[in-house]
Amino acid sequence: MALNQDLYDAILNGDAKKAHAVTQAAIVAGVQPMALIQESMVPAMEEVGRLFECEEYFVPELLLAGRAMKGALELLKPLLVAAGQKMAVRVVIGTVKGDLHDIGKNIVASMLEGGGFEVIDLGTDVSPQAFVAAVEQRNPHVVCMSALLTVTMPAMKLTIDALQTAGLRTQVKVLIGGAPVTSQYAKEIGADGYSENAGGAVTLVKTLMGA
Ligand code: B12
Repeated sequence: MALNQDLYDAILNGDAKKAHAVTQAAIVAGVQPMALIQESMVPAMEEVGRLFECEEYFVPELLLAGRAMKGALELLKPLLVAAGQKMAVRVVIGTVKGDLHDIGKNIVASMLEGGGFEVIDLGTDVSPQAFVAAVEQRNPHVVCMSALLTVTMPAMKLTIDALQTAGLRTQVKVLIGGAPVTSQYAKEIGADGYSENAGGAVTLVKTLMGA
């Protein structure tokens, strides 16, 4: 589909204006939001990552691509949400302390909303204490944590420990994800689940909640 290729190129080139316009055109043409995310946006960001790794792209290019991706995702969010049916399951999500990567976390949040869950997004650089406060105040069923840096992965364990110390660990299921995270790591730190992508996150929450 030509529009999908255009969206891929627009994100890769960090062209937010074009990414917005192409996404809008794709919506009008009836392209499924999930197809745009899975077939254009995520592969484009993967390619951005590859170019960064081989030093063809640098931080400014990452920022531009990230911005283009975010703008396009904002357009799709209401459609994902409209597609789902609200369920009485509340999810708190955030990127862990020290970590500012939020593109994948935002996709997971949007897809969970699209799956019919109520999502409370705490943003990025979320401390263990902030996760604990959100669980105390918002009473979620699930806590989702995202990390993209190997150095911030330990903050996931610190957050689980903080929930334990606060006596809240048994009240919530904890799911983790992000490029460097593995199911082995999830087991090691006592999380309830891991998925390598946003679609899997929705399935996991549904399974854990018996929905
Ligand atoms: C875009 C990007 C940035 C942007 C972020 C913009 C933003 N708003 O997010 C900016 C420029 C800010 C940035 C900064 C940095 N970055 Co950066 N960045 C990336 C890049 C290229 C893409 C990440 C991305 O968005 N991927 C696309 C999304 C869709 O994928 P995803 O995040 O993995 O999410 C999917 C799954 O993982 C999963 N998932 C994600 N979260 C969750 C949560 C749950 C609960 C579940 C179930 C699933 C799940 O579902 C998502 C959708 O399918 C990666 C390279 C890469 N290949 O990952 C480097 C990368 C992550 N960055 C890296 C680095 C080093 C940095 C910096 C330190 C660079 C610097 N020198 O300043 C800083 C750190 C800033 C900080 N404190 O966080 C390294 C990390 C190395 C490491 N192993 O630790 C990477 C791997 C690049 C590299 N190879 O060197 N970065």
